[in-house]
Amino acid sequence: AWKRNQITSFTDRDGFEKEVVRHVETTLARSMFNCDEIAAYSATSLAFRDRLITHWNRTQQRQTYRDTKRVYYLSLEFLMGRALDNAMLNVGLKNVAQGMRFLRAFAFDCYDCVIEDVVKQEHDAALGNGGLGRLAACFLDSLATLNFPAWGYGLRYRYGIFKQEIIDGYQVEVPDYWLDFNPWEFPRHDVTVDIQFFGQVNKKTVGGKTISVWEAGEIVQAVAYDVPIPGYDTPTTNNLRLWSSKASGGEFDFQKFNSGDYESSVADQQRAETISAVLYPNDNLERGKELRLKQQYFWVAASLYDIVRRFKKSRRSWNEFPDQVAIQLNDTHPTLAIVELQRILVDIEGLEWDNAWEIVTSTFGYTNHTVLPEALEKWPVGLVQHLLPRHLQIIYDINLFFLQSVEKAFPDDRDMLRRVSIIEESQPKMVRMAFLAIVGSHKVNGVAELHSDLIKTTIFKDFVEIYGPDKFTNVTNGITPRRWLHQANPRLSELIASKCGGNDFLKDLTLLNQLEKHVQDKQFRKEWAEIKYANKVRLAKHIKDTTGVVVNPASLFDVQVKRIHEYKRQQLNIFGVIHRYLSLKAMTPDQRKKQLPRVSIFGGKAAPGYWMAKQIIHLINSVGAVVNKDEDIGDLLKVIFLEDYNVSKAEMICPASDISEHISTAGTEASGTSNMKFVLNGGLIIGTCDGANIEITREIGESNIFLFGNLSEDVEDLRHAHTYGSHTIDSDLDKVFNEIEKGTFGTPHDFSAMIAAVRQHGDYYLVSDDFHSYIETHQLVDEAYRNQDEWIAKCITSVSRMGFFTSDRCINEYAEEIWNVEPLAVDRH
Ligand code: DL6
Repeated sequence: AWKRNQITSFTDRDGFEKEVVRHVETTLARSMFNCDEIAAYSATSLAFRDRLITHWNRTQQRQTYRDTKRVYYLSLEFLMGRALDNAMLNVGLKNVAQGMRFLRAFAFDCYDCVIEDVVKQEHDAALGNGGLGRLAACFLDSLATLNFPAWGYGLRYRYGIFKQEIIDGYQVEVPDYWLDFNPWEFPRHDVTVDIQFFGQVNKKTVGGKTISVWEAGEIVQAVAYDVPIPGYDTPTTNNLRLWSSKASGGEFDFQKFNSGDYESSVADQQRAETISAVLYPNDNLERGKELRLKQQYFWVAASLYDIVRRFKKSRRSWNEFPDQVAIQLNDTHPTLAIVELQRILVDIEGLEWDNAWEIVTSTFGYTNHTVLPEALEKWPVGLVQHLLPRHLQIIYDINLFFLQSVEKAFPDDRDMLRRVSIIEESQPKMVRMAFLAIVGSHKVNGVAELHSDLIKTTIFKDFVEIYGPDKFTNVTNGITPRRWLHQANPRLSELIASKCGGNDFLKDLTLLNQLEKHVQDKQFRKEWAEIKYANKVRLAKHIKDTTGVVVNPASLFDVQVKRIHEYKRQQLNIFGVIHRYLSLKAMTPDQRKKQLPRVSIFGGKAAPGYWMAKQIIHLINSVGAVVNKDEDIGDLLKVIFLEDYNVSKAEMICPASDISEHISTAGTEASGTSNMKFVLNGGLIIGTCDGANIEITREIGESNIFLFGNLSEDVEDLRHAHTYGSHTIDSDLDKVFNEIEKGTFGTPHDFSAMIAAVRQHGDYYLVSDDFHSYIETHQLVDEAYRNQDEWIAKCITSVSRMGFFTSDRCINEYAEEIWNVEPLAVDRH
């Protein structure tokens, strides 16, 4: 007879071994006597995956049975990284896998599994560009850990973010085919949705009522793939559902095939599969491509169909929909979901417009992640009409009713209507997706205090007047300490646990405050410093292996890893590095002996079409090529560009940093989250008063952070002065430019646009304005680092005050302020 607990999963080493052997010999069809690291990874993953499935099934059953409100997190990006290590740690059984014995080739070469090596066989799941996608991944971890009934919905790209190679100092993009062997996903061939595109809208009268019927021009099938998301120290295992596109109605056209027209027989299939083929590699930049809009609609339509289907099972009335369903829009990419739900309710379910709209707006929340104009999504009206004719009609109706209400409330302000209209009256006309998201949601939030204030006073100012301030709120970003401390830095995590009464701090990060009383404990500081050093040795080895450059782990490691973007100002950093190099060159050997050795480490991808960002990468590599072989300088300065920065590299880099750079022009970085990762790993930061740097300063104290540069309130005036007044370039920066122009770092012409951006084109990012204080602040960093005792004390103090920056806190804030959902109690047995 079937028993509920028949599928028992292992709890100890013996049980684990049995499972691994079973998977090696049956699932993988190999012999235990011939098992390489990849097979060891595969079998270990499958064993843990089975365990997750059991928990996943129970979680889903419990959520269905209790039928409480669920959260749906719609994100076009989920930058998950590797899954195995995370799964082992979250279920608390990593120790059972350590030391398992595999044989490489029929007993001649026996090796004990070092789990760290096995874990490295996994390909990163890189379905995202940067901060936005990684935030979504941290949120999934927290939602499961806190036992919230929640699903993520995204796209299953066949190619995630490209792999970056550096060839002759230039970025070269290589496709990232990550699906070769992916034990973490389950295809659900039974969960499919037909998605319509193109076609026309006809009016029909049904039962005396006129309704709009959208006759599709093309239908593509969405197939669900599920990825289990295990919470930490809880049986709750939530679901991330990713949609893959497929031709609807069969593999290919047999008639064409039989008549010998092989190419077009598969054309439909290929066109359909293109939709989920590739992630657009832009960060903070929108390019308005038709395929991108197709991706967005495909994904939101499939997700909403799924959500509505689940809701309907409980046979509740439509008015209860917002009591059962909260949908969060991760930026404007899923905004069409607002229109799609209105369409379902009005056209298919027959609700009155106002009733439907009330349900829609009570269901959605919208998170804004940027104020940069080039990142705010707008779609040409003509394109929307062509692809989604019924949706454009609905958007026009939403706009009409919205503008009528605005006109009523602000009868004397005709210009207000033009400013807030969802349709921008430009040539061509555009649909402003952020405005549509605001109008269709009950809450709008920014991701750090400064950012949330800025959206209220700049891009969404009129909407604050229209709706009042309460519709707008702030949820400062956070990170999961499970991945970003426990997994990335196990030794530090263990040391912290020894002072904080065990691992509870991983679930309640405010418990880190117990560290503060140990700051003066010499032995503790020594152990802390040893761990940092060991992490630096590991990174130094990686640098040697991948670039051939030998760096001294005793140097100060100065790190800037993130997407390459002018607003993030890697150019400021590399100009600063050149300034340091020139200063060292000008010194006598005796003076040089007194200098602190430093390694400047860069990493990050440039969007393939972002020429200036690619020039910045080229300059960094060109400077490295000169400096790293300069014998006068030796260890005093090394410049490294780490290829193909991604989540798993970040897990190695963050624990090894002494100082990291978060130096965006004030008011441009919405939050930043790597700033939090670096501080949590016992590194200090140099940064501008921007994004979450401000709140980090408030929490850890001004004496533990190196702030510099102009404030966001001064930025507009400075830009104005650059254009209309006189613009004098900082004299030290001028010397740096002159050196580049002399050809010290290769062909000057290669870098002329970068220099012209500052000298001639208005210095939009304020590089010159901030240069002096940047250089001075780096001198303060050097001085502070010389006193290692004090430095370590600053690091420990900072970590002890980082409790606020856990993504668990974010999720609790969203749950209370925006979603109105409760966690579901779990049965641990
Ligand atoms: O909120 C997550 C992350 C922030 O930490 C970064 O500061 C911000 O740049 C990033 N925003 C985007 C915007 N892209 N779009 N759309 O990636 O979000």
